Amino acid sequence: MRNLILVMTNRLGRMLAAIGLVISLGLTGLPAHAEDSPTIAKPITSASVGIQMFGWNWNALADECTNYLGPNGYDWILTLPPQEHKTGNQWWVHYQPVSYKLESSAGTRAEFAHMVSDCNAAGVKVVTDAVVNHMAGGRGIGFAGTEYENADFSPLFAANDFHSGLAKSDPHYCSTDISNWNAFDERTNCKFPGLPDLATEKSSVRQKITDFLNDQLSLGVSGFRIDAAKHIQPADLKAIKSLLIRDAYFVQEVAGSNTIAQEYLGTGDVWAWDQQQFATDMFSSPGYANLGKSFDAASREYGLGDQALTWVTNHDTDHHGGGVTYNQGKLYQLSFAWILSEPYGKPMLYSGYAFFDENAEAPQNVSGKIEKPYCASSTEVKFNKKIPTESTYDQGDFTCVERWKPLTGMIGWRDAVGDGVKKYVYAKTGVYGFARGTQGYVVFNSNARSFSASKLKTGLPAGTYCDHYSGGKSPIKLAGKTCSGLAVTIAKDGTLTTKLAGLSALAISSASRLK
Ligand code: LM2
Ligand code: CA
Repeated sequence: MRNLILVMTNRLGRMLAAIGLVISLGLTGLPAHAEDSPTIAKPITSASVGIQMFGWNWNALADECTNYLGPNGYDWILTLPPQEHKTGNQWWVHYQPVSYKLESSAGTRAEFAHMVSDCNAAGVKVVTDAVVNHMAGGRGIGFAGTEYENADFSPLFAANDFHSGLAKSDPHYCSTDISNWNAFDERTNCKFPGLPDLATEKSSVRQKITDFLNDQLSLGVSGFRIDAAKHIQPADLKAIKSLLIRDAYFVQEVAGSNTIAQEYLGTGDVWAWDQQQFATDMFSSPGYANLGKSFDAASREYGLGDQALTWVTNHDTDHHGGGVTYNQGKLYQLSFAWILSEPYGKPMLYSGYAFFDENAEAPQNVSGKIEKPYCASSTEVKFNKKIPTESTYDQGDFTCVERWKPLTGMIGWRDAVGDGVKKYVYAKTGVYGFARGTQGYVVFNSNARSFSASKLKTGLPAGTYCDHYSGGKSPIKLAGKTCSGLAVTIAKDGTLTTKLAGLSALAISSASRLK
């Protein structure tokens, strides 16, 4: 139902937006008002669930939005950087722009536009990765044929559009790589190692970046992940944002530090770095989920308010290490379920591909285009049957996390508990559970062995409830009479007594109560 409504409001919104665009362009030459945009009609909030779709080409992503992401309740996706990039078979070539043409190994401009429109129609907003701090290093020919050499990207940027090409007397001049990653001037003016750093204080540079983002907004994109935001001055981002044709969602990459991230709250959301550390501590190996008991107090200290994105892994930690990954099988699945259960933050999941070489791009064809993903398993994590904390993906298999039943179940649970306040926290030897208001209860067993829950206080009215984690998106069938997952009973005193398998979770809600 929720999806149907979303799709309908989306369609209506798109029609209104199209009319608005025609009218306003016709009269003033200016773009439509923000209110007319279908893509931002329902903003990204803590009620939204996002997922980074790393390594997906545009055509395949369009289909995934229609067939899985929309129907499974995902509200937004983060895509690969869409612009022309340096060529190569490493994934990180996408982080070295050569021009702002929307032509890349993920697809053509037309394919990109088609993907955005299909995703919007499925109720899934598109947030793209915006690499605007720097351009490609060295010299070469980009994916769409643009030649570049030593910070000359004409006609887009010339050498004096970079901090290394400014007069030596200019306060922003810097021609060396960053070595002190936290000092404001150095981290914003000097080079992300090897990459020419754009002079984002120049109005002409800001305008070109804005044109690039506006181009995507005009195709229906809802927002941007600002790559390397920590290396751009907040004032520059503010100026760029103010030039956009409509309000756009910004989530800024301020790696490693919640303190520096606070400098960026004026221009949008940021990733909660210390929260990811919690996910890593709780789910890297069996037996530590109970550490979650100090998460509430810790997250209050982050100073990010409701502008925090919560996460387990991204393309950097997935490839370079520093987080729970697909290699950890059932623990990986539990870690995503955990961020979906917490009231703190706007969760972003991660869906990528398996690799043996950490630099490896998703499988490409002979002309360097990313191939259609092969989903190793259509609905489930491919964990090692004997060692469930390991996985068995082959190199180049996609994990297709967006299709995993327990996670679509958890999205349903998150919707059902709404803003229910956390209470009745239970935390003991690898087990962590809590209620959300009187709307729901969740418990994680991160131990390899089963857990015998005895009289856990849930706050739920007595009755039989169906588990969202094992039951998936719509656990209740036959007018509330049957359950496609585990059914549990809440006693008259509101307590739960049940046996929970190792490395699993149980999530019940007022919406999953059997009649
Ligand atoms: C980011 N966030 O702030 C991205 O999340 C991260 O993936 C990007 O690094 C980084 N900022 C710059 O956009 C990736 C990758 C790096 C890679 C860069 C540039 O993690 O390893 O660096 O993209 O492609 C590569 C080489 C590195 C070399 C550099 C320049 O790995 O050894 O440094 O290119 O040639 C000399
Ligand atoms: Ca910079």
